[in-house]
Amino acid sequence: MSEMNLLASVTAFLQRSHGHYIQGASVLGQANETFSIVNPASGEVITEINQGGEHEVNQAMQAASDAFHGVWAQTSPIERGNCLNRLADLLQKNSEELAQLESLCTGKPIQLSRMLDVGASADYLRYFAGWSTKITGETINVSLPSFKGEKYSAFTRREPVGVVVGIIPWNFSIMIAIWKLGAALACGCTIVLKPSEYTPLTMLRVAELAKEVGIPDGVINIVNGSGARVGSSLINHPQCDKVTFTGSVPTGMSVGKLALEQGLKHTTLELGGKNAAAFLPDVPVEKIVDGILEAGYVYQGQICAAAERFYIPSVHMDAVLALLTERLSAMKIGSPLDESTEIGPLANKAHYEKILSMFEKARLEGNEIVYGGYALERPGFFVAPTVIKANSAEDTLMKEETFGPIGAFLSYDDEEALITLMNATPFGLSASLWTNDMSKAMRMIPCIKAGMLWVNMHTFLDPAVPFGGMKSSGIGREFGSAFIEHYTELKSVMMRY
Ligand code: TXE
Repeated sequence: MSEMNLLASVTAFLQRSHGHYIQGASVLGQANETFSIVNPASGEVITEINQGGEHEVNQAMQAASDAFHGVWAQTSPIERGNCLNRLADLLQKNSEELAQLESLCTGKPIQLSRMLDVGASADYLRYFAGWSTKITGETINVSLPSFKGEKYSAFTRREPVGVVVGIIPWNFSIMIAIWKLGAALACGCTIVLKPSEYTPLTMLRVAELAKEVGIPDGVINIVNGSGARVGSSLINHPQCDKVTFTGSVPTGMSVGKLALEQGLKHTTLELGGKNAAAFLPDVPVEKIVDGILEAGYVYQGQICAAAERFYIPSVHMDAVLALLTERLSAMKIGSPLDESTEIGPLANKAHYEKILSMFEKARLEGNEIVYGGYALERPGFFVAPTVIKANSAEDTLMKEETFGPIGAFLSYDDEEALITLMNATPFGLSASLWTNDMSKAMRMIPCIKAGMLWVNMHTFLDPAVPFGGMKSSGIGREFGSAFIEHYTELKSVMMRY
């Protein structure tokens, strides 16, 4: 197959001037400064976008605050849900346009853009829509003494937290933004999004669709620009009530610290990690290899929940690495806009350079590069999917997040020591355990320190299942019913009568 033609609507969108989305309108902003959006499959600039600054931050925060206290507060829960459902319909109607834009900016194979950034985003919106009418408090019996026949009653209310600032990474520029937007709007909050400077286009288009479906002006706003400039100004802003961030651990830590310093603002952090996948000896080699491909190599490994550390019984190690090499070398590497592509480029130049430096570290530390470990001779930011046999749990590739198509493999014999190996990290976003022995799996589940644990699967998320990290991988949970706690304040009311 070959690269598809871009839809006329995608070409037209790229030719427009881009900036921000504030109070229901696309605006260019005041700055004369622009930054370039690069197609990672070619290395070429596809468009320019205006850098945001104080002016746009103030305008967006004011718009979100006005809408929060005004039009959105007067919108009934069922209508809030209807808005999210209508937006889901329109995402699906514009699926191909959004998927092409996403693939152009992120390098994500088009099939994944269709399935996740559009299909799954619509599912998440419908899930949040259902919650909008089901956010309730409770009534409580009070035990205070009654001297003159007076009585007491108490109840709790879940009140929307206010204006939410959502800071978004580059890997799922629509889906992760929708997680935050859907949660905020269902709870009655309004939102200002700060997309990644690498992938700022797609949500500008989604915001226009939100206007079409009748989401009131000011409820969704977007300010584009750098993290240091726009991201921190939004967090610092007095009208910001909550910060929700997805991205790297170091940036997440500084975002969390700033939010606390700026008045104990509510903060949810979904950060990276060094996720483990452990296979018990009863799993046949072919199934182990299927599991490794699912856990570590989808979307070039650029998924925060993907596995990067693989623990293989030593009896299977050689056969696993041989079959994995065979399977990876047969995968089609190519343009994200070719439907047959299985492996696309890395998402941006900085990330590509980071991955090349990881190959170097592995070499310097004497790791065996079983397959890959090099950049591809073609334009864009392509590297070969890579298999590395580590020497010990102390090797850099077993400890530091790569966020790329690099699996680091360590063999083991002692099943008792496996849990210790899996937990030997400051991170705890996700992990997977692969075995047909469910009794063993049930005993191991409570011992593995990860916010998301899969058995015989990896990386799949579902709107009804809470997602987030333990240890240094985050604070709070996205979706499931857990999100309600993070987007509402719990108010207790006690009455004497
Ligand atoms: O992430 P950052 P980057 C990892 C991956 C990658 C590395 C760097 O390993 O190589 O992070 O990627 C905004 N105040 N992940 O630089 O810095 C920034 O503009 C406020 C893992 O893209 O975490 C962007 O919108 N905001 C990850 C967002 O934070 C700031 C997904 C994420 O940027 C800021 C992506 C600041 N001081 C990369 N500095 C995952 N776990 O899902 C930056 N930002």
